[in-house]
Formats: sequence, C-alpha cells, structure tokens
Amino acid sequence: ITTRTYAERAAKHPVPVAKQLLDICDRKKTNLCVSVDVTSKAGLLRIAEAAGPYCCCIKTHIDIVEDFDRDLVQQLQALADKHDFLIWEDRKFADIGNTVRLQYSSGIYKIASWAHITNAHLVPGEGILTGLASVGLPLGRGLLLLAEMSAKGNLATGEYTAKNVEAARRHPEFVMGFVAMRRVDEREETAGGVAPGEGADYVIMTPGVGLDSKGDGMGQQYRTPDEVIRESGCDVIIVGRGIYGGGDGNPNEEIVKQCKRYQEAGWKAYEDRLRQ
Ligand code: UP6
Repeated sequence: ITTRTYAERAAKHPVPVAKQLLDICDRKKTNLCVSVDVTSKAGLLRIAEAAGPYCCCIKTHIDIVEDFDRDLVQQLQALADKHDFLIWEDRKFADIGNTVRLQYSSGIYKIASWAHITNAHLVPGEGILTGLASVGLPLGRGLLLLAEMSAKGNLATGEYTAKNVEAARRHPEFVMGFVAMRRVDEREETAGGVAPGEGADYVIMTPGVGLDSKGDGMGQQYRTPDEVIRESGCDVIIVGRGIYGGGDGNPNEEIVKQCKRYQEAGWKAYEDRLRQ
C-alpha cells in the first residue's frame, strides 16, 4: 500500500489527467468523487454545484438524464472550472475497438468531448483500449479499467483482475488507473508480474462507499472510507446515494453536510495511511 502523498505522485504521473486529479486532491484536501445518478438535467447541475467545492471529481451516468442537451455538458464543464473538479463519465464501455471508438466520440453524448475520464471493461480484449485511445489520447483524456467491482457476486476477480493490470501496463499513456476495491497493481507486483515498487503508478477509484448503510438490496455492498483508503490502499472514494440521497436528490444543505462528512472521513483515512 503506497504511503506516497498525492502531491508526490502527481509530480511523476505519466497520464496528464491523473496528474491533474492527484493535484486537485492535494490542493482541495479531498479524495471524494461524488456520483450523481439522477435523471434530470436540473438535478444533476444542482447537485454538482452543491458538491463541487468538496470533491475532486463528479461522476456521471449521462445516459440516464431524460432531458440531456449540449447545454448540460457546457454547464457541467463551467462548474468543473469554477470548483476545480474533473468530470468522469461512468460509461463502462464493453464492445470491440471500432464500436467503442464511435460510442466514445459520436452519437448524442460525444463523451470524449467533455469527460476528462471514462472507463471500460476488458471483456472484449485489448482492442477496446486501442479503440478508446484513438479518440481519447489526442484529447488528453484518461481511462480507468474496471479491474474489480463492488457488487455482490460480480465476476471481476482473480485472473480477470490480474489481466486488467497487465493490459494497463501495455497502455501506460492512456490507462490512468482502475476501478477496484484494493491496490490491485501491488497484488500483481507481489505475484511476480513486475518487481515490487517498479510498476507504474495507478489511481485506484473505489465505489461502494457508505457510512450509514451496508448495502442497497440490489447487490451493492458498502464499506467505510477508512476501510477503502487506509486498509485497502485505494486513492479515491466514490459516493453516490450516501451524499445525494437517491431519487431527485437531497436538499442542498443536506448534500453539503454529507459532502463535508465524507470529505473529512476520506482525508483522515488518507492521513492515517501516510502515517502507518
Ligand atoms: N459503480 C459501482 N460499483 C462498481 C462500479 N461502478 O457502484 O463496481 C457505480 C455505480 C454508481 C456508483 O454505477 O454510479 O458507482 C455507486 O453509487 P452508490 O454510492 O449510490 O451506490
């Protein structure tokens, strides 16, 4: 588990967007990514505006927004500039290279044009990385591979997880890290893939974080910021319903209150990790 600071890692990271993210974490003293899974444009913008000052990243599922338009992404980009956070479209691409290239660049959403970060499953093989990189690299975007998942009974385990790390190592300019539940890169190092400590630095972003609940009745499993950041060595906590509350979202003051609570817990866990 790395005890290097976000600032130290930012200074050396080969992927520009990872460097940016780690710098924001350091500057704003937050490792909180807020997942805004609401279905209206107004709701998404309202929550992003309320959460913006407390997070390093806002994660979207843009295809659930009923009244999506270009203005939504322009306003979201303006909020990202104003509050100093990155935008991650949680698209979970999972098709062959040529198809994901088109899904990433084109259609209604034109994800690559506004999302600093997106993510993909390795199920189709490494062609998915070539396809996404052909669009994302020239734009300075970064990709996370879903090496593990938070849901009960998910199939992203063992050999599949290790394959994600190996594939990432072959695309060091575009793959900035993983969605994972622990430091999967170090486990692979220990298993003999690369000499310990000599592998590239990866940002581990971790969903399934909640302080008040252990699950949602639909397979989601929650752990605390301390379990995720200090014990498991992950870098960013992703919190959705724990902050916005589900449905159309909590009132702004509740969102701010929960953001502060998760920001504080995540940062304390990081400081405790540096000391251990
Ligand atoms: N997410 C997970 N688990 C994964 C990958 N992604 O929960 O393994 C995403 C979900 C949702 C968010 O798609 O947007 O993270 C978690 O939301 P929650 O905090 O409300 O459970």
